[in-house]
Amino acid sequence: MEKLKTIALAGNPNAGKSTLFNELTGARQHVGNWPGKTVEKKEGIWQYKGQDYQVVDLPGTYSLTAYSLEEVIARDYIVEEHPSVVVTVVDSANLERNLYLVTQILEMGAKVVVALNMTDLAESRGIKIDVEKLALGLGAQVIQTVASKGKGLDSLKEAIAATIQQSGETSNGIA
Ligand SMILES: Nc1nc2c(ncn2[C@@H]2O[C@H](COP(=O)(O)OP(=O)(O)OP(=O)(O)O)[C@@H](O)[C@H]2O)c(=O)[nH]1
Ligand SMILES: [Mg+2]
Repeated sequence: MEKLKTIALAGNPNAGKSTLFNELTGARQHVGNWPGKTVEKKEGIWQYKGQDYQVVDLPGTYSLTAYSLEEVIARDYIVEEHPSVVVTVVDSANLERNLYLVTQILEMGAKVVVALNMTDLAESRGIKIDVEKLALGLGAQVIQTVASKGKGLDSLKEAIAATIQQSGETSNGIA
């Protein structure tokens, strides 16, 4: 059987990764530990347009400089498992701090879709984000979401599936 395409959720602590993970996988999830570590690992299956994808909820980290156990786990996963796409979940109310991790993941060569989450909080604080400019600057799709209310998730799902499809075409061309 063909191995399922994998989606990793990465982001700062409290950005909304697990909320998004639950939205995508629903009841089709499994909680264990990362091999040999006491850090929780959540995996699940996302079904979209007749396709099954494996989703992994990475530990929340501010960077991937590999000092803490969480950073090592997240970094090793991206480097060694080559997920088809890394969805970086960003707290829009703390954009600058959150973008540090996004740029690190982009520098690792991963395919990235940015979920600009907590847009409700950002709005209530009067923070305005130029999404198109951000997407151009990062070279990645940026989708505004409110994960806790299911807002923006249809667009996010479409962006994730499209990015996986594109990367599949690219790797087929080379391999
Ligand atoms: N206002 C608001 N709250 C949100 C949003 N998304 C998630 N939350 C809430 O934010 C809190 C943290 O969400 P989690 O999904 O647990 O965050 P996480 O990234 O998994 O956190 P760690 O696993 O600790 O790194 C929860 O109380 C969520 O209900 C959002 O878009 N807006
Ligand atoms: Mg979580």
